[in-house]
Amino acid sequence: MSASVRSVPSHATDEEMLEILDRDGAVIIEDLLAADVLEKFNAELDSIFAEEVGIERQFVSETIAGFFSDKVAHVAGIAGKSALFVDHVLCHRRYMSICDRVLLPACADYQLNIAHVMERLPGCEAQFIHRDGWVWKRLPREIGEVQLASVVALVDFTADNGATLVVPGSHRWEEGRYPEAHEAVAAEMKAGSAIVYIGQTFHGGGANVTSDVRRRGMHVSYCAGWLRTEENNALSTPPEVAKRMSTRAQELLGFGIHDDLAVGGGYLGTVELTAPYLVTP
Ligand SMILES: O=C(O)CCC(=O)C(=O)O
Ligand SMILES: [Fe+2]
Repeated sequence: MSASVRSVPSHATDEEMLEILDRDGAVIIEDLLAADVLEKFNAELDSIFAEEVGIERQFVSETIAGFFSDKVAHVAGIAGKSALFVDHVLCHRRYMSICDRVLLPACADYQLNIAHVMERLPGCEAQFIHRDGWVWKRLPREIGEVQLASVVALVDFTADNGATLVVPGSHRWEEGRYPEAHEAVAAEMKAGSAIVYIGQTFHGGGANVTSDVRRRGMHVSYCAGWLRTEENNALSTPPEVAKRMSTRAQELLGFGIHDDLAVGGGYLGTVELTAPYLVTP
């Protein structure tokens, strides 16, 4: 097992990334977001956090409240709130090319699963180490990869401020094996970089108990177009906002259809028997 998470520069080829992703289940892509985008996005997020301060969260259960802890500040449904996210992250060339390679074997098209900013506040303990793919626990693993996930560092991620912990190689572990604490490695990286991992890789938010930094990271995950998504993107994106987006952005947010007729399957997601695009594609 690797003792660290491997990083590649932003100009690495898809093949270089995919080789590491396949072997370790995770890879850090440096400088995924350009410095000017990062700065503008963080400024926009500062305003959104300020607007949403005091929101009483009604998590779906006590278990989920505990999973996130009360020491994490959230902005959920980023696609509906940030044009910068839609323009610079949602359809990012690198996400699209990795998703094409990792997810298209199992679907006709993929979609956004969730886009959610999390600040791990000072005093926050480490998150329960988990597989994001467990949200579809009933799906046989033999089906292949149905999820490509990531955490984008919006501030520098360090081992002591809550950098995502990843267990390299764990995507291949048999059902029932759970990581020991020493098997998890902190994905230390500069702001603008992202740790990209597949749905079966064990990981979790790290502890932020000795720093005074609000560890701001964004969970961005894609999944097969025929799955139910974690965030209900077509509802959390107001129609008047979605209308102004490109056709591709709308498809990724659930305003397209999943059309598997080419492999003898059917289609999913229609309104009045057609794709519910909010602009004429
Ligand atoms: O914030 C992080 O570093 C990871 C969060 C995570 O894994 C999750 O919410 O599923
Ligand atoms: Fe996770």
